[in-house]
Amino acid sequence: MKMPSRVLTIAGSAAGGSAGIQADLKTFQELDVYGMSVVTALVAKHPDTKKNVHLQTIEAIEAQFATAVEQVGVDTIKVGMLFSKEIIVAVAKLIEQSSVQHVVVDPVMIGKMNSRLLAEDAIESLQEKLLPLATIMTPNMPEASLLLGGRTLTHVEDLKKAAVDLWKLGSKAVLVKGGRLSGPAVDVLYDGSSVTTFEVPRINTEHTSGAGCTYSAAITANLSKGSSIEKSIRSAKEFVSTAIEHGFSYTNVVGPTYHAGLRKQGLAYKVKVEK
Ligand code: PXL
Repeated sequence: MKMPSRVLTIAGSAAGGSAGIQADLKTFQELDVYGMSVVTALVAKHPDTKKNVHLQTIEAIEAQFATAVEQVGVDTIKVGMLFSKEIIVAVAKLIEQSSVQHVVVDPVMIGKMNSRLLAEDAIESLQEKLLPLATIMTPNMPEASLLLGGRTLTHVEDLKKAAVDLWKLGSKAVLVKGGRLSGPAVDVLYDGSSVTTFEVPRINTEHTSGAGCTYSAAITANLSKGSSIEKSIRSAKEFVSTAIEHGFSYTNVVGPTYHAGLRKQGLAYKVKVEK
């Protein structure tokens, strides 16, 4: 048996199971890569909790990273919620010293239930330390807007311009996700030479918790398996769209995307990652 590609997510734990580390590991498993994790923070969203974000120490983050690198080895890294300046600087240093083939940065800032996932004073470190290390960054519209100093983004044309301008921050490619546009779900890729759009029909559901994490985790898995950036996105978009189609809610809050959607449809092995 060929050993699966090794993928490490550096992100927050989302207690509800739809986003963050949990979304990443479920997605990695569905896409047949070996998933590992460095937990940067524990996120709880219960209304009774006084504090929702519990940061891990730099020492704990470094120790988890060393475990993954030394005991397994890491081919590809996905970065999600880092929250603080100190964590961003430490994680950037760890990545710089490692020799991974791809780094996918999801510049997570604010959760769907409006929880703050990046400190207000941390955006500059994200821009300066982390984005230059990325093969691809995957902001949604509010994140792209904040990274561009609060620019208003309304139409696909705005997303195209945003992708070109965000590219100047040093990531090799930029995917701006147009989930909040009206009409079809359109994302825009700029890779330093051309703009490509990816479009699927919009699915009418509010149960999309974790969709962003799942999408970039699927891109990470595909890149790790050797696919090109464009093909990784195309295949990941199919994966996340099917996960959204199978979204549901156990209670009365916004429910999760279901990471096993594609497998439930018997399609998992039809998503061939082409080189
Ligand atoms: O969906 C963004 C996100 C990322 N990471 C963690 C989260 C969330 C959203 O809630 O909790 C840990």
